Amino acid sequence: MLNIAVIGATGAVGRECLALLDGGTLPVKRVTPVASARSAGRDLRAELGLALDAGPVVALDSLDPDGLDVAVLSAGAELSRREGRRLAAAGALVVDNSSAFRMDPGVPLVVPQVNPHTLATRPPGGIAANPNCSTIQLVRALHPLHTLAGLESVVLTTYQAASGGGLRGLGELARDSRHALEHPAAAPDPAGPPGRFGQPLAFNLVPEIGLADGSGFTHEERKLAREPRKILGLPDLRLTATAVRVPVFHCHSEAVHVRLREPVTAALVEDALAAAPGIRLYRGGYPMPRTVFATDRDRALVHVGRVRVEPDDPHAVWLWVVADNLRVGAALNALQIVETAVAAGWLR
Ligand code: A2P
Ligand code: 11C
Repeated sequence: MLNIAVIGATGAVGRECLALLDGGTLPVKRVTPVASARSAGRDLRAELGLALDAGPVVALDSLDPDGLDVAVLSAGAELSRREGRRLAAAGALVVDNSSAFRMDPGVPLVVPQVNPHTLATRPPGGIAANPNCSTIQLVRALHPLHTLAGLESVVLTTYQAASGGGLRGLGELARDSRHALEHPAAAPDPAGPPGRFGQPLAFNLVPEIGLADGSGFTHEERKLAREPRKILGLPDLRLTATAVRVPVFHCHSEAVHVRLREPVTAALVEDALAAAPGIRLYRGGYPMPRTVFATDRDRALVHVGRVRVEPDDPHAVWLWVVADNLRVGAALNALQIVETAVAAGWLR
């Protein structure tokens, strides 16, 4: 039975972790919700209506790592860099949701449906990294295509929900939407106080997620280009992205163009996707973020539709991929990493 600390428990991802641990399949003895000193003492069990054995929120400075089996970190990269190795050194399996350790060669970057073998032995550092949300749904859709016909290159555009900006991002979209409806003639004020998204998001599209470097690619686009290569074990895969924030509350969507080494038909690609675990394939119709959020009860699936093979090029395939970024893209993947590590005998 596991003693688990959820760090960042009051945040968008942390709350989903608690909800999934409540009545989930992991053998949980006790959950310690951890956040900043501002939240110490909050009763998330009551706030979220959970039945699991969890005490009040503990401030990170007061967390005693002794006896912790697992620490799931979802409080940003800076905090992970500061605390991740300390918690792992104290004996906990650290599953880190931030970008702090993902590209560290000594840290497995894991999507259990794709590369569970990277968890076969416990890495010396005791840390496993959870990929970026937009990466997870992408590689879960790409993996069956790679097995079918070999990936040659991938070009994608993402349509990312406000929940990727945490609870603050969700609140900002709600407030900005209300403001825009009440003042339809007012132009958004790009010089106003920069919020989570840097620009007003309601009724808008923001083609900049994270800071651009000298190449012009943003941090989100750089993560999307390099994380799938590590997860798929294809260091030379050509992969490039444009990441766009859209005024949608939940679920990221992606338009993905794939070139395969072998020729395929749409039926072959659809059959490969339909057979993959955790994918819901739409042979007619298509998934949409609001519908997926409302109808996928556990928000555990990667939804794929609009499979098209270019009429003039049987190596070229388009997909439309939608998934809940907080669950599939973060909390659920993190807990599936724990499950995989438990099954591999990592834990004491
Ligand atoms: P808190 O609510 O106490 O600020 P989100 O991604 O939704 O913005 O959530 C971020 C999470 O990270 C929250 O749970 C937040 O806690 C937590 N957090 C932020 N700063 C710290 C810190 N210095 N120590 C511990 N937790 C932190
Ligand atoms: C977003 N993908 O939608 C980001 C959120 O590297 O884990 C997650 C950032 C990360 O804004």
